[in-house]
Amino acid sequence: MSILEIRVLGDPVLREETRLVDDITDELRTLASSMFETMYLARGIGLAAPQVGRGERLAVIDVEGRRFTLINPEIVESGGGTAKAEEGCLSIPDVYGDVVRPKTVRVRATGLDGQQYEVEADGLLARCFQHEIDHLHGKLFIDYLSVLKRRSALTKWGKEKDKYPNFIRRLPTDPAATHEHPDEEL
Ligand code: K2U
Ligand code: ZN
Repeated sequence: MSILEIRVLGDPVLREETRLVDDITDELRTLASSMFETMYLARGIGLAAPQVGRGERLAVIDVEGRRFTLINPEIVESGGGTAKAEEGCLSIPDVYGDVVRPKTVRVRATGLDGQQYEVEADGLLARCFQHEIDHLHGKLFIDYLSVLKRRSALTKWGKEKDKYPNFIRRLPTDPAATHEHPDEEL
């Protein structure tokens, strides 16, 4: 397992369609666990393969302890009306906006065990499923903003993006950088 580099807005990988996963290899399992590790360090509740520069249709989610590895996920049903909530994205740091989405979704996906499963969700989990599955089809939350709101989001991003040369966001892994107190010199 390792901490992966996160790709940020401007990297074409975030706008590409992903490829269906045909077989679940040890490398894919390692990728999934590295995505979980990277997501936790980034304080996210979801992470999709394009966000770490990979083209597989794979995402990971952990919402309030409910963990999902989503291989070839699809939304098979959505409804319950719509809800508006503020969203952010690990690939567009420090940019936020209100997104209207269906309140409930039913998702069909395959797990790392190769078994297909279905899960129904509402609330934040439903929103996270939709946000991550959008990533697998090159869609980002800013695409849902009004023209004016998207313009202001992109203006804000214009001031942030220089922090990420080559569209790469490296997460601080050095203990000192995470403001933890490394063991004092003995
Ligand atoms: O895919 C990602 O970039 C991770 C997203 C997932 C997400 C965004 C909005 C709403 C639900 C999920 C987030 O950046 S993870 C950060 C976060 C943490 C707690 C609640 C909402 C968002
Ligand atoms: Zn995102």
